[in-house]
Amino acid sequence: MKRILIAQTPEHIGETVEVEGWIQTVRKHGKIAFFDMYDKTGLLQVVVVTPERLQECQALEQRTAVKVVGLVKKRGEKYVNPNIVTGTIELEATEKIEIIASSQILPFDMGGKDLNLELPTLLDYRPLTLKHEKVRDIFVIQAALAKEFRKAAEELGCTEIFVPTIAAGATEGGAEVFKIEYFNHEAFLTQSPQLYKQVMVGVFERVYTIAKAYRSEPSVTTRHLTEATQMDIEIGFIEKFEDLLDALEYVGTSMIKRVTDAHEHILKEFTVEKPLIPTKIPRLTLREAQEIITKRTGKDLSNEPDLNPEDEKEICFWAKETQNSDFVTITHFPTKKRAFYTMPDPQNPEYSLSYDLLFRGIEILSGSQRVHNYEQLVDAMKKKNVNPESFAMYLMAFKYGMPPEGGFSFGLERLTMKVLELANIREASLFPRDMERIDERLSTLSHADKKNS
Ligand code: AMO
Repeated sequence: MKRILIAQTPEHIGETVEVEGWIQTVRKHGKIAFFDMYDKTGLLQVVVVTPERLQECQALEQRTAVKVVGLVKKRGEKYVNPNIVTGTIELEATEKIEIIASSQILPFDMGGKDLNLELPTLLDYRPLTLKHEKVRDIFVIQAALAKEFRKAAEELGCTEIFVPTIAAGATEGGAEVFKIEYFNHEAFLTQSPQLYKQVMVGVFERVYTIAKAYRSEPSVTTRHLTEATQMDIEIGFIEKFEDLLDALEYVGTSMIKRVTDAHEHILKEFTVEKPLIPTKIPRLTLREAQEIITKRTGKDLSNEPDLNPEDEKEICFWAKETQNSDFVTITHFPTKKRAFYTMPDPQNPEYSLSYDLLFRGIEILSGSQRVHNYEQLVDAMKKKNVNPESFAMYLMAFKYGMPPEGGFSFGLERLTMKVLELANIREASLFPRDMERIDERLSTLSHADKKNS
């Protein structure tokens, strides 16, 4: 007999079918037993009444992988469960309950609606905890965000590219770079796909990529990982700075709208609202945003070169309260605080043609118009103490007709975190890396492992 998926079972009332999946919960009551099993398409209630099948039921534990052959039966009116795809039927295990792969006794109960575990335990048991429906749903949202990002990037006419993560220089500058030993040379893990996406504008005009980015973040926060996933776009032949703002707001809002519209049930499960997306996203320069925050809080921010996490929250409260928006775009950060490739504003070069997109209190995107003139770029590097020789291949692209261009990057884990209002970014990464963990807690690795790592 051929396996059918659980979501297809309601189409087979009165027929004998074969399903495969995992046990969620088992309820044994002597002469009758029930179990809930699930596959990638949903949950199914199985009822067991015959002595042979009840015998087979004895060995079932939570997360045992099973094959069941049985009769699909319509449920009585008052037993209908509208919350699951198979809520109108149940499967009577008439023919077979076969264990495909046994499961050890779980270290904690996984049958409840929520997994009430502390974050370190949730991460220590990741291959297991990821199986919990609510945890799995975080990554349903993440996959949907990546898919919708790709779709929006394609709509903008971008070509997908795949770029290296081993580089000869640090892309974003600063100290947050992992050095690696590379055949007796010093190399770095890329802090972003930045340099390669810019080079590729000279080839395809418009490009996008989903790439890993490595930051040796020396602090433990709820919003930083040492290995993050960036979703980047870079666009050439722009006419003006605002073209970039239009593009990032289009991609950001359409991606989030499509994902939240398609997965309302997951939002409900996490008790989060659908995002507020006005037709025009509010845009403020950094200084305008700071003035608004000062008016609201009394804090003097006139010498601050950036928004700190509290300021980001405050300006998002403002956007929500006064503009009915969960988004706000902040532009014109000080040139000296942004990476060397950022274009200074020709009107006032102290500030740059840069931007961040904030969503529900946190920066989810950053980017800028770029310096596309070769001489100006070499000059900008030198001013930031970046050695142009380490970037020879990058710079080559600017010698051969690089048009005015710019781009941006979304942090996929930050986006996922804020769409579901998770408390910590680690919950939005399958296998999060931070200062304290590479799968296992670094503090628990043996001395030999430490030396080898
Ligand atoms: P930036 O460094 O601001 O810009 O990164 C872009 C976006 O990536 C996410 N992000 C992170 N997420 C988790 N942990 C981290 N340590 C982390 N660092 C960054 C954030 C952030 O908004 N090359 C530029 C982008 C560009 O100019 O196109 C860059 O990397 O959501």
